[in-house]
Amino acid sequence: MSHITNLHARRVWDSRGVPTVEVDIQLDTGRMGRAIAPSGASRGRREALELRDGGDDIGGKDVQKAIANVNGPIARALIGKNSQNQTEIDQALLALDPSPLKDTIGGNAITATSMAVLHAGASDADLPLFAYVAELAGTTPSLPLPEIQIFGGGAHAGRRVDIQDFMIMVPGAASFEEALRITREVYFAAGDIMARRGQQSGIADEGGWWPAFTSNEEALETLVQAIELAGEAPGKNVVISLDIAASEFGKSGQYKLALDNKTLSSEEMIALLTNWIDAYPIASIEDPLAEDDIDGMVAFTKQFGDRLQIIGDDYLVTNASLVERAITDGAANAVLIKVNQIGTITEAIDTFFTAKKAAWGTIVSARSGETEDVTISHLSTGLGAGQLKVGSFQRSERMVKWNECLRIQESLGSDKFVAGAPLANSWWAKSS
Ligand code: 2PG
Ligand code: MG
Repeated sequence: MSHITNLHARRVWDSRGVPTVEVDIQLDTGRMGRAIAPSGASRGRREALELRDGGDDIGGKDVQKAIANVNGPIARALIGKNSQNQTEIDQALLALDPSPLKDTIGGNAITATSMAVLHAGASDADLPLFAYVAELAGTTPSLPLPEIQIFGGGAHAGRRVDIQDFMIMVPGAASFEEALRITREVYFAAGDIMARRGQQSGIADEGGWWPAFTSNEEALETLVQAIELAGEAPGKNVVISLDIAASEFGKSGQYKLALDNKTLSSEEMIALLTNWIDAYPIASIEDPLAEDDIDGMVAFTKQFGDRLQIIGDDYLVTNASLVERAITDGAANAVLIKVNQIGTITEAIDTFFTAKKAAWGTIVSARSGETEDVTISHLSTGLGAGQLKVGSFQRSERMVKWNECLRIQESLGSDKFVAGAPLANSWWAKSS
């Protein structure tokens, strides 16, 4: 058992060239832990605040206040504590900032610190991070099913299409490694199709192809063509997963689809999604309705809950109480887990267990602004969460997470892979 002797925060830069907070934690044994806070673009209104300085410098996005909070009050509260006591340390962080949105100390300061403590604890325990997470949470590690973006959209691609993430999953893969390999083929097949049509104009924030489509549905059509061109059977071993991120274009029951030039009611939005679900092999949909449209989420879950994975992200913001309420309401059947939406590792693990107890799906997820930090690869595997969403198959801040899982696969064994288990309740499992 070792004690924290020093904390040091510094400004580093994320994948969008925006400042973020990195924290180093020193232990009296000479070991250390380091982590970096990620940053979202399509944020839920109830998620922890990224404390930024405002003003004119760096577009108001500098993080000197958050850094000062780590080096000052957080360091004073944590020095001397046992690095392996994650819960007690996270409690101390929450005591410093009991505000619901963590806007006093800053969600970014708290997240980078809490994750750095996790790394320091693992180093002190002499365990790989995923094994330490499993020990901390009392879970059985397994490699997740990757959810990988082929086209980016919404807030990650200048709103070129309204839908944010067009992704695939390979539940029929025999191993994590094979799921990556098949996804790669589909990703480049999609790029080839777009190049042939003169539609390839770069990549979006998370590495997916820039969506040069004339309608939202054209992206779905192209995705199916790409799966076929890659030599795979759509709906068999490869399925489609969408993050509609509907809060970005929907408010007060009005959904404004700019590309399709339509404004839809909640019922009409569900009808549109119903058409897509009937026409394409979609097995998972995230945030189909806006975060303020709970009735819409309930209606959608009633209609599709027994054949689709329905994920709450902006709607639930990794918050255990919101998940609890959504379970009671029947307003989703899975939750995205993003540590920086809630603040600490302990709270994120609490939310994970709240969802698991109700037999909900759990998907550990990156943010659109990412870095070389690989904590989520270990969190997802260590918890046996079942799924990992990181963005696409390009750009190093994405590949570093997939590559880390390949290293984990070597020590864990390629048979410790969930394959299609997370989709056990969907039409995919029933039809295969
Ligand atoms: C999401 C994430 C990742 P952001 O909505 O799920 O795709 O986006 O980090 O911008 O919230
Ligand atoms: Mg989302």
